[in-house]
Amino acid sequence: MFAVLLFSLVVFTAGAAARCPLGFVNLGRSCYLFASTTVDFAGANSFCQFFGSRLVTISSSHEDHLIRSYLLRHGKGATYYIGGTDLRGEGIFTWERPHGKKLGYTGWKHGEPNNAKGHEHCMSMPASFHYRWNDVPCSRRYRFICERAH
Ligand code: MAN
Ligand code: CA
Repeated sequence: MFAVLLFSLVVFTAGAAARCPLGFVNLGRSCYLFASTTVDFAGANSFCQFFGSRLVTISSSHEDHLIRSYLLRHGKGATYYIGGTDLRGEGIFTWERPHGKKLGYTGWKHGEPNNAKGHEHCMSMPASFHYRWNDVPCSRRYRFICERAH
């Protein structure tokens, strides 16, 4: 009897841990929303907060791989904003969450960030770069990725 209870508890707990709010998908330890509406960076930031989340922070090659694999299958050939900018200091990219944290792991495409034409201060993952990171103008309308805990 005790074994059955313990088994149920483990299964229930594992099931609960994998559940994400409607619209979010579970990859690794977080829930992600791959939004298909296109907005500028500030809009993406607001949308994620409205959905009880934040623009995604990618802190390891493992997390980057999970997200890129998902996008390669379901990304629809689009570009997605992720949660970093260098708006507080040219060339010094920081995450929105925790706010102002410098990048540790980075997944830039070779040659990026290049601040093309001097106007690229927001981070994105473009299908044309196989979803490796690129800095782009924050005024462009792109899809975006939000992240939240379970
Ligand atoms: C090219 C590269 C990128 C740049 C985009 C802007 O792909 O120069 O670095 O961000 O153009 O559209
Ligand atoms: Ca660029």
